[in-house]
Amino acid sequence: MSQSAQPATPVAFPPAFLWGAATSAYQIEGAVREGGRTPSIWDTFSHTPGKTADGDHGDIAVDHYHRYREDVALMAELGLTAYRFSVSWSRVQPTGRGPAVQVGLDFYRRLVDELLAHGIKPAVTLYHWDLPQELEDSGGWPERDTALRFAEYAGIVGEALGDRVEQWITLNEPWCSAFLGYGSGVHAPGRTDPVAALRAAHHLNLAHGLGTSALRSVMPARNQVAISLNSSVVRPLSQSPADLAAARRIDDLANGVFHGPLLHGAYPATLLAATSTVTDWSYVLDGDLRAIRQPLDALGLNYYTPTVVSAVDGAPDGPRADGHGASSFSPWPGADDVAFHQTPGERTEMGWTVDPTGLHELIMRYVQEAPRLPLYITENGAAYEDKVDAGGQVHDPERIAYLHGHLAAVHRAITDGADVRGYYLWSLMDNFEWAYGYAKRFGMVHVDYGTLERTPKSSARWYREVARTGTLPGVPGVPVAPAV
Ligand code: IFM
Repeated sequence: MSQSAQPATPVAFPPAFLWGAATSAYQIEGAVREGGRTPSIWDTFSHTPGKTADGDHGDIAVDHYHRYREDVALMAELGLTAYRFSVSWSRVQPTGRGPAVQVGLDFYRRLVDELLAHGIKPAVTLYHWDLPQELEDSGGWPERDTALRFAEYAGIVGEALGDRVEQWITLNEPWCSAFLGYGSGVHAPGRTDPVAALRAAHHLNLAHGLGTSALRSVMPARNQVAISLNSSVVRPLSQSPADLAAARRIDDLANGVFHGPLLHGAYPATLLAATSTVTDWSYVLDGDLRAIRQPLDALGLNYYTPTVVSAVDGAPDGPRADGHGASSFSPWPGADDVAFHQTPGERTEMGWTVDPTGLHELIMRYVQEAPRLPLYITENGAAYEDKVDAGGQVHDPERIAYLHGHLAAVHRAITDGADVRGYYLWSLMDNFEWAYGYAKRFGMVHVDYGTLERTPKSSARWYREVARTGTLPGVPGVPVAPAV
């Protein structure tokens, strides 16, 4: 077990630390044809034969649209103090343009009111991968207009919910939208064009910047605007110059492409050089970098596992082991000569290595790169093969160990000076895991996909205790360390 996996003594988190869980619209809502909602790219993709495991789709998902009251009551029972969810763009602005649909906005208003009534702080993500299909038909994220449409949509939602929601996240994991959606094609819309992937990344950055300004123009100044990045912890296989250069390249494509413009006002020169045979970046227009670099109120980090890379001569043989699904197309433009390696050690059902040291490393990187910016862990969690036992219980000790190790890593980062203000476990309940369909269970609440019955797993009871006490247990019998 790694150094941070098992604190010797119980450790206390700051009193105001938020104990949350996260979900996203397409993964849980269902009700895809209700209230005027139109298809998003994920409706189209998941209904295209061969794109998801067993042809699974989100038509019903876990029916949260109809069961949100029951779900909020469950969150309260589990002692959550915060809940991060996303808004379905196609539900509130079905064509991705023009006036909003009131029924759609009303759903989110009711959800927020229910959360507030239970003392749970809502955090709204505006975009978690479900672009209205009409916008994809007009070119999608590779086209600049999609960023302008996003700003309009952000203003609509900000105006409707800004009086009652203080925490806002513009985009979730834009890396996945750009590089899995338009590069390797394992995510919707399933395109496999490296130039489109890089164009998409830039327009997602622009959407964040314009969306942030739109939100601020309609919301009270007290509200916080952030973005959730799945920044990678990229480790070289060896210290050889070639492996270090490979790690640099992947770091630029995974991280620099977003934090460059968001935090530093420019794309890294090393990224521009390494992708120069793929694209000339001429779609970065005058003023874009200024529009993107909006002062952030906070940053959301989503972390699951580190990435280990090395250099190879030419394209590596066999499938990539980068953990982002099987495709013969790479999500890494201009980096065909980089090999991805499985790291040794325990793995989750996704095949991802359990390594909490990566989370500590990632947080500390942000402390360096964006000093004084409050941080939230907006996703962290693990999929395991959870089963209901004869007594109707779901025991998931591996998930408890995973959470324990990663929360210890967060605590260690706070002790080392990081301003981490909250943790959102991914996920509240089992749900549609994109191309993996319902086969991978990330929830702390089990969902029976036949009856849609919710059963809290033992990890949910464990997490409730952590949230109630604000303390992560250590070795029994050792006194609690003082709050950091
Ligand atoms: O389920 C996803 C989520 O939608 C985005 N971050 C990673 C999770 C697990 O793969």
